[in-house]
Amino acid sequence: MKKVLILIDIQNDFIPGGALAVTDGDKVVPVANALMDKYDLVVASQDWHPVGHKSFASQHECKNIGDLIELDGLQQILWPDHCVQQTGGAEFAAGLDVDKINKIIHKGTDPNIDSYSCFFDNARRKSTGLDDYLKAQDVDEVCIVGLATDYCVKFSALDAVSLGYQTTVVLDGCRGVELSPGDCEKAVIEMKEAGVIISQAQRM
Ligand code: VGL
Ligand code: ZN
Repeated sequence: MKKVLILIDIQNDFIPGGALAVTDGDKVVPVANALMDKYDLVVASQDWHPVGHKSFASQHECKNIGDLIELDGLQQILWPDHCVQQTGGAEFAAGLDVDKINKIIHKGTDPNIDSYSCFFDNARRKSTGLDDYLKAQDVDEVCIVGLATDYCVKFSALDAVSLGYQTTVVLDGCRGVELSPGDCEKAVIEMKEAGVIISQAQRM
């Protein structure tokens, strides 16, 4: 059996200077690079929205970033325009060792539904194909680093556990949006309760 390192959304828009910047988001890059050689496979997800994605506050009249709306029957937080396909903001962050990435997973491509997890969209209506890929490669262990702890990292880790993978989140290789103070701490508790192992890079 094999183990995979999954890099979640280490993209320009999530690091300082980007459209949805996560504090110290760039600090995850060296942690991710240092871990790559310890895994059989490296997969990277990219948040990959079409222009005018419905998770963007700009697409809704009289709504602001951070507002909650209902989108296709699901609660949706509104974000600034970010990670638009083929733009610099959607590219991998500078310094990330992209040559070692074996497979790239695009998510958030459907304009009407957001996708925080690298396995499924938020309603689990569509899969990204990652589970099939990992099962075909004989992977049973998943290790996750990237952005953001309280959104895409959390939902990817919860899905990985529910799909039967032994799942570890390397916390010093992650940073969070922290829209409300305490969101990252809550995400860690939620992940632990679901059976996710929370660890540190030096222990991997
Ligand atoms: C993310 C908000 C919106 C993430 C993506 O990668 O955590 N967060 N789109
Ligand atoms: Zn997004």
